[in-house]
Amino acid sequence: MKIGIVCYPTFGGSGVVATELGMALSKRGHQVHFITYKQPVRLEHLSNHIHYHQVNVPEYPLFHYQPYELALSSKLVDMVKLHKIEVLHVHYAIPHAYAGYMAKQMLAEEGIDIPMVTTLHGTDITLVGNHPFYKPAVTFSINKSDCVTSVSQSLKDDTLRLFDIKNAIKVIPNFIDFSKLRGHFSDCQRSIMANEDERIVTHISNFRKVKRIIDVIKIFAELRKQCKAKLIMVGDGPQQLPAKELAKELGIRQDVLFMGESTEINKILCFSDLFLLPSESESFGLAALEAMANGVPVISSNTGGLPEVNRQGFSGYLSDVGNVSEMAANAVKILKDDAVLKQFKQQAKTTALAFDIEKVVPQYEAVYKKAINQY
Ligand code: GMT
Repeated sequence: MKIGIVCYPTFGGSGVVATELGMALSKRGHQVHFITYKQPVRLEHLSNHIHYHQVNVPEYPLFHYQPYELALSSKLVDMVKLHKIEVLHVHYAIPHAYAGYMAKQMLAEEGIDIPMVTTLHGTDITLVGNHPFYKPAVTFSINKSDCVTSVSQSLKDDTLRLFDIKNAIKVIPNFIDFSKLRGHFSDCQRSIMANEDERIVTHISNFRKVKRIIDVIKIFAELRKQCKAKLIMVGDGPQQLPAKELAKELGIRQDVLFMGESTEINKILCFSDLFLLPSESESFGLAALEAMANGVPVISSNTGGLPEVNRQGFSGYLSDVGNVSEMAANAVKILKDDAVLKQFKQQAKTTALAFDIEKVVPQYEAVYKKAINQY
């Protein structure tokens, strides 16, 4: 099939999912076209099966806001015509489903009918899309999609609760490409990060308020009272500075390493012992799944889709949002004993195997085929 993928090319989970999916589809013989404003960060290579088309938005001083949706929909029209793309898969409803629908309409004027699959990822529904300023347009573009998928049952439930949706929503969970992990590192080189008697605790996110970065620091400060450890903070965003300040205030700044954004997530997870994700809301929690796939147990909140990923007492522990003391106590339970840690690491990996890409990509292929055949 010839598939056009629209996503955010940045470090966010939806862009990572879209990129990994596109790369996997290309390996299965499909022709994949990424249409976005920057080459996606996880896009490793371009080939005759995998293409990247940049959306350019010319700056014009008259506009206070440059019209990205307009440029995207025009680019979609051009690329569909040029490369005979058969299906559009847009990740994140805003503004991608909206721009995709406009492209469909323009193409229909020229006698070209193309289906659009929209994948909902989380904040496009629970935070941003739900805002009254966006809601009518988000509802409209979801209802105009030929197929709608969501990354968890929880997100599907949220969508149906918050929006007036007439379409069926199919749950297709996020996934891990284990072929990229197996035997990847012969030595995790943990000694560059911590002393031998220290545990390594990791957090990875975009450091937005929804991730509760302050709780990450508080949990670490608590657990460190009972267990020697270093905290590695990966990512960047508005909560980085407050987190640094709190670490200083709590007297643990020397044990917290802020690494900024990284493309070496698997390398970092390879030497990690525990992952913290105490988010306010999380429709899936891809970062938690990536940790588990690397054999890292997870201490998370029990919000949104996290209970569909992290298994209580098996791959880690889940607590109510903001219950820092319980999260710290559970972290110590996992970290304090070598044998317990080893068992949780194994169990985290076992849990992640249910999300093997090999089980998930055929589900998207089936969705594309059905959508194409309906046209
Ligand atoms: O977590 C973010 O703020 C980024 C956001 C995104 O769109 O990239 O992540 C959402 O999509 C991910 C991939 O499906 C999910 O794993 C995250 O749980 C979801 N984030 C939230 O719901 C807050």
